[in-house]
Amino acid sequence: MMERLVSISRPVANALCSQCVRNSPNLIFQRSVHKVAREPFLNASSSNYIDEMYEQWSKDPHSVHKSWDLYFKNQVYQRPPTLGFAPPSPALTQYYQMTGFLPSGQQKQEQSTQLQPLDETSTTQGLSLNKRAITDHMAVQALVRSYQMRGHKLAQLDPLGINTADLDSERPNDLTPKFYSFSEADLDRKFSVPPNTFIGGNEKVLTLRELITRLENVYCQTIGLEYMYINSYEKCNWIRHRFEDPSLKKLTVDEIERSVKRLIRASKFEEYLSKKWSSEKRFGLEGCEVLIPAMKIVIDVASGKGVDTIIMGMPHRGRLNVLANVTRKPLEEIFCQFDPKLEPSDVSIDNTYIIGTGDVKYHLGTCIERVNRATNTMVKLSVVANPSHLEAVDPVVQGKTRAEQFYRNDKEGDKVMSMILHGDAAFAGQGVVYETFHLSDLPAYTTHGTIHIICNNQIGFTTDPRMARSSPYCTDVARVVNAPIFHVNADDVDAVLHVAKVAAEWRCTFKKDVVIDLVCYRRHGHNEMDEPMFTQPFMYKKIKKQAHVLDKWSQKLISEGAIKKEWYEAEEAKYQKILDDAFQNSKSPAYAKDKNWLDSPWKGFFTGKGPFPYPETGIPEDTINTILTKAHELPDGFTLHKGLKRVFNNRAKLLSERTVDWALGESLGVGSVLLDGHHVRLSGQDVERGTFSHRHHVLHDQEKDLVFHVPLNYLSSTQGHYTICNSSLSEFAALGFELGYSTTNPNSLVIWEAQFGDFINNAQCIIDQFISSGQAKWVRQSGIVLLLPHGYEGQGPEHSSARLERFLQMADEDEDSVPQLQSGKHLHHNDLSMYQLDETNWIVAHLTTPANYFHILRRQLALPFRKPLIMMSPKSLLRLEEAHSSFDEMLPGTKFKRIYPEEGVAAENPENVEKIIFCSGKTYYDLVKERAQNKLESKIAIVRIEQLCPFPFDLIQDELEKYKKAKICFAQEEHKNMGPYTYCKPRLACLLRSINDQREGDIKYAGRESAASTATGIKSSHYTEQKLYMQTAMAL
Ligand SMILES: Cc1ncc(C[n+]2csc(CCOP(=O)(O)OP(=O)(O)O)c2C)c(N)n1
Ligand SMILES: [Mg+2]
Repeated sequence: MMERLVSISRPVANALCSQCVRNSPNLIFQRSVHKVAREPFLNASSSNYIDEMYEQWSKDPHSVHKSWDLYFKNQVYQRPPTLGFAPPSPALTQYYQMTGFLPSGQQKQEQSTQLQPLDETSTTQGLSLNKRAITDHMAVQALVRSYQMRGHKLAQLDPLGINTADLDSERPNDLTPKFYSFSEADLDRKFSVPPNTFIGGNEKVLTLRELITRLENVYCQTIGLEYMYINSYEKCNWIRHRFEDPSLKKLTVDEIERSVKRLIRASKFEEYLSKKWSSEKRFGLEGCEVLIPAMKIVIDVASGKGVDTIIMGMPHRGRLNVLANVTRKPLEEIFCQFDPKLEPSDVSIDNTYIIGTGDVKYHLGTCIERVNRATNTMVKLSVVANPSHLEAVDPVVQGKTRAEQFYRNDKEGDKVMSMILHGDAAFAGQGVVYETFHLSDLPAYTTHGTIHIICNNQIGFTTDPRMARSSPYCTDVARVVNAPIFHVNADDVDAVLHVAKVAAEWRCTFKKDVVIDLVCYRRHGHNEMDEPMFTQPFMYKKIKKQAHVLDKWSQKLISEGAIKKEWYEAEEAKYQKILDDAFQNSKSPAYAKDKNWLDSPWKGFFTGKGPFPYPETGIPEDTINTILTKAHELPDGFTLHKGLKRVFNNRAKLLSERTVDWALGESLGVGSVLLDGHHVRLSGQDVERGTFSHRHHVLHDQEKDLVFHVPLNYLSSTQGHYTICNSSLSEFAALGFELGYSTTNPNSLVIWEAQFGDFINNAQCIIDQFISSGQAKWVRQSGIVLLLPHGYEGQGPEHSSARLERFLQMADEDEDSVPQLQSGKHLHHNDLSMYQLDETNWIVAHLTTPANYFHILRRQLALPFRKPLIMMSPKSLLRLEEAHSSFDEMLPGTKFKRIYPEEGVAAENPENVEKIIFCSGKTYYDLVKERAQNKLESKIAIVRIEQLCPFPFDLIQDELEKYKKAKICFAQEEHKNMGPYTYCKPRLACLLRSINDQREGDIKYAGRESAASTATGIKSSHYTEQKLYMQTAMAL
């Protein structure tokens, strides 16, 4: 029954490890012995720790923890045999300090006095040792390690030979023999190859000269490796092996031929576009064409290891090339996009889903399934549509990948993988990159490793990297997650291909992120129209002289006899014909379809034929009881917190009265969707408990660490899975992730909650660029729900407003037109409210009852299309008794109410009503209270607009016509320039105009005055404002 910590890998492992460290000397010792055995000379890491402990203990047994005392007393511990000591050279001492191989300062001195000089005749590994030999062998090992750690700094990564990729041209001291006191004569001395390297191949002994040559070849040529910070001996060794062992670098004949063909395609594609549409922006790949064979070989390796779905995200640069030559999107469909006269042939006004305003061609997505030739297996390749906003798509890709993994039960990412491309400036500059990396190893977010490829053309638009970042490499952000980073000179195709292969193997082996930094150049300006010489004269003089990578590589291969000239020319000609044929075909409208650009096609979802009725979303009372009872059941032996027991008792009382509060309404909404067999995912900061401590969907055993229970996952054996997870402290990446998740399967409910509501604006880009406009731009729908706590509770400027006005302002509804169904035109709908929902870019709601909350959650899945739902959710209403709902409001036949009309005394005699107040959200309860205190129940009618967008014109018209003589007022607690007023007023006016109602020009406002800040921080001002607002609202 219980979800135990074993189900969440990393925190559990961490927790267990930290416990081990504290509690079990045996475990530590075992691990340290293992490590010391493998790294005999210099690794002082774990053995030093125990040695120090032992030293301390031998001086004072009480100075260490009791368990260590016992351990040493029992004489289980034996110090490893000392190999000897010779004072290191000054440079080596400096090296030790730098690398931290030996304990620093005080400890070092202490230790050095304890070490005994080696007996001249001692032997190790069969070699006769003396003091000098020991020091030199240690130095050789240190030298190897220096190359492994810092060799990349000398690597020749820039194809132009101008820059160093880490913006630092100094040679590190420790990469010189002199640093280790080696003279020229020492270079020909032989040394045993240290065990921390594979550089020797089969040879156990090498001259120092040969050793250095080999190290330079591996670490300082066209590949620069950063991996030594990875806290895993196994992983470091794995990388060492792949790069140091020369036998593993060879490409097969097949790989070479395939890659030549791919490079031909990549290069000739850009050439073709530049000739055909010379004045069109396309953000070509010239200077980094090798990206295409690199991506393809990643796909080959991954699909060879069982991956069959790759979700990709990428910026503008080279996007068309990737679509054409990686996903193999038909060239006709790409060329169509360049034809200014061609309109998408599948766009029709009344189609339920294909209505778009489109986007530029280098932002569009796609999804293609095809056979991968190299492995002869099917692969599905998606490129996620994205806006201009660089890197914003990263978390969306991850969310989509995670969702695909979830639905395929691919728990370890064996089948579905993500690959994200970046620009150098954006990767270093955009914070969302960092935020997304921090999702990469979280149990509820991991996609089990992403392959990142940076198209590092050493420039961002016109800005030189030396002015654009403070980190040495543009890739340094990836170090936070211990990702290995492989820098490679993009003009060395063999090196690129090797790096790409290793990266793909790494991801499939360790299921962790990896970065390929393709250091390249940009042959033209930022786009094809741009003049780069204005700002980069030196660089571009070099670029003009730079030979094309295809020419360089093909000539090399031909001269080496790896390929034949005739074969190469035939391949070029073949592709030229393919391009020409596609160009001819592209003039047919058959290829111009918006739906061809969908990154997440929902097969079978849109097949239903209208008219679609407005969905009833009530459920039987039995089901209500089952859900709410099971939602509070505990597994045997589970200790619930006392405070929660009280909460549960109160809830039980509510159930016995057939009522629900907000939290129960939510549990019912979620629980019933789960019972219908759908997956629900609710995430955000602290959502498990709920920021306002109202939800408690994850219960923690008070007696056991990390033992928790999610009752909503135990409703029935056939239910959908409920994922509820606290997110990292991120809005941008966390929301982007959920958006991606929501686009994968229309039949799941994906909810993201912004803590306190106001923090939503840290995710503004996802809202503006994806959620509000995603369907219009990319014909992609999403039913994501945003829960945004909103309301003035005297808590100050922060935590009061989720900026409802912004969501309303971004709604695409026309404030000057009352929507109407036109017979014969709107084929899918004969219900106006459904037509409006279908037309809108999103739904904005501000509710007053848990029953309506329950219904709107259910309605999300009951609609025959998907729309984002922006919900202003309450804070004080969570505990307000008046805001409870009866079971009756959720039974079969009931549905979401777009408005709550007045149902009190005023409604009985509408002709006596002097004022009709429209409002939304929690202010309703304040207004009702004030009206009662002023005994104005018969004079003032209050109408709650629950669904603000689409605006319920039809229902509001009924209210306006009912209270014909009443003055009209819109009341809100927000400031006048905020809240729903500016959205509702023109719509009310438009409606009145349309029915020739004279009150059109006289819509009164009750609420706070316009202001710059969302709410006052002074409590007394808050109350004064509120009082004034109520007085205005009640004035007749
Ligand atoms: C968030 C964001 N800010 C600004 C821009 C405008 N812009 C478009 S491309 C670009 C330079 C990007 O440089 P880089 O990431 O190195 O990619 P490159 O164009 O060099 O391939 C800029 C600043 C943008 N698209 N997105
Ligand atoms: Mg760049």
